Amino acid sequence: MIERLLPVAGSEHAVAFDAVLKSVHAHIAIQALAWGTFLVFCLIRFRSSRQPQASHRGIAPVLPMFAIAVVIVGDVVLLATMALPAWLARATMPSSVLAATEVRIAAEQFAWNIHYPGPDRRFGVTSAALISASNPVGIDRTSPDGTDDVGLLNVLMVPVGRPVVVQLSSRDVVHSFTLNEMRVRQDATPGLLVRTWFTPTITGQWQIACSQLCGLAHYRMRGEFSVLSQPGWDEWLRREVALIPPEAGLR
Ligand SMILES: [Cu+2]
Repeated sequence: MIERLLPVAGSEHAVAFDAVLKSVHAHIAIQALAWGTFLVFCLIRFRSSRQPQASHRGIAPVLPMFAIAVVIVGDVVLLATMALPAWLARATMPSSVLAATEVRIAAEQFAWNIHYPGPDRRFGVTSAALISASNPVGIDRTSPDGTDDVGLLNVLMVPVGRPVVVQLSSRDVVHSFTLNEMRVRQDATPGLLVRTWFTPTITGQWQIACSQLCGLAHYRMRGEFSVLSQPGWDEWLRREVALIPPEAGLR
């Protein structure tokens, strides 16, 4: 049932994360039910007409001890068998960055500036002085690796089936880069370059969202996010490179 409440699980780690989420909620629901039942029992058992004088006697101490033991054992089991393995798998970056698709994303009020390294898979030099409407990430086209780089505003395209490594930064305040379907959420903090990653398992069209209240127009800090087939993504990148304006980013 919970699957219908969640966005589609579109990345490799999404299944493990959803399993943790469901187990934690089941654990909490069982505890809430047990403690709720205990409370109702106490209200009836120790009602004033039956017991006018308050007393702590009458409840076997084994019952609350058992309830506390269930909480502790349940938490330890959840941590050891689900949460820690899921976190460890996420905390380890893909062993081969060469096999991954890398993008740099600079968040700003209220947009995502996305820098693709282009077919040579190497990022060219960028400069704040070169930022313009046609060059949102300020790519220096005279730098050796910068001739085929693609800079786009609010458009994130990635291929399916390979790890995507995102190098995330912010130009102003704290934002939070969110891809709900990939179960990805990472703060973008000014002065820090943080990496996050995911491996998409399905193709589709969704949105980038900002999950940190970052200013008056936070609500419209959205971007287009698509997972394409590998041939579809290769073709998209080829077309984007062909569209690079000849004058943009030349010093
Ligand atoms: Cu934001």
